[in-house]
Amino acid sequence: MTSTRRLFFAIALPDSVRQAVIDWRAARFPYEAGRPVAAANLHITLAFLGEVGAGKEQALRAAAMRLQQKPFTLTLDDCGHWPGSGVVWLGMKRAPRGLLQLAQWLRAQAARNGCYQSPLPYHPHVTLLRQAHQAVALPSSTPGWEMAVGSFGLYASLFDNGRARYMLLDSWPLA
Ligand code: 3AM
Repeated sequence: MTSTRRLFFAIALPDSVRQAVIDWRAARFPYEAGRPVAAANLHITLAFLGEVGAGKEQALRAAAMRLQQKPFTLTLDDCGHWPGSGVVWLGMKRAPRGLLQLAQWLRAQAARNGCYQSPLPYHPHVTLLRQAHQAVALPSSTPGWEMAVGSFGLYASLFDNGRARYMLLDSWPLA
């Protein structure tokens, strides 16, 4: 039997931004708005890979290693709600070109390796709340956290005691 893992490429939030975001979330969203994503799970997905076997994982790691992309900065200055998927998110009014190129490249590699990629446009975001299917009063603005992105990682999505946990498997610097 061949085993698979549920994988995705993502950018982690720096500790200082992570802490500021969870404090802001606690102050701005009432308990009933939705289920807060665990602080350790906050991330920006670059490419979702789905259930991947060892051979394909190796090919995707090799692709990640070949990537040539300069570091960039991004500003989390937008917030929104997708009631259909029940997600309240933090995002960017203008995503930097470096981020879009990085995601596009990884998504193209994923597709080449047979990982289904959604035809919907890529909308980079940090999921803040899940199961937010009712109307949510969104803050009119965010503090606009700026963060430098100097690496990206490959994560496995695990289920422990009914909770999602994301395990960093490997990371690669941007240079
Ligand atoms: O926190 P977000 O939503 O950005 O939504 C899932 C999460 O990202 C996304 O992959 C990340 C780790 O689970 N994800 C899960 N299933 C997915 C799918 N079928 C998916 N993204 C696209 N298609």
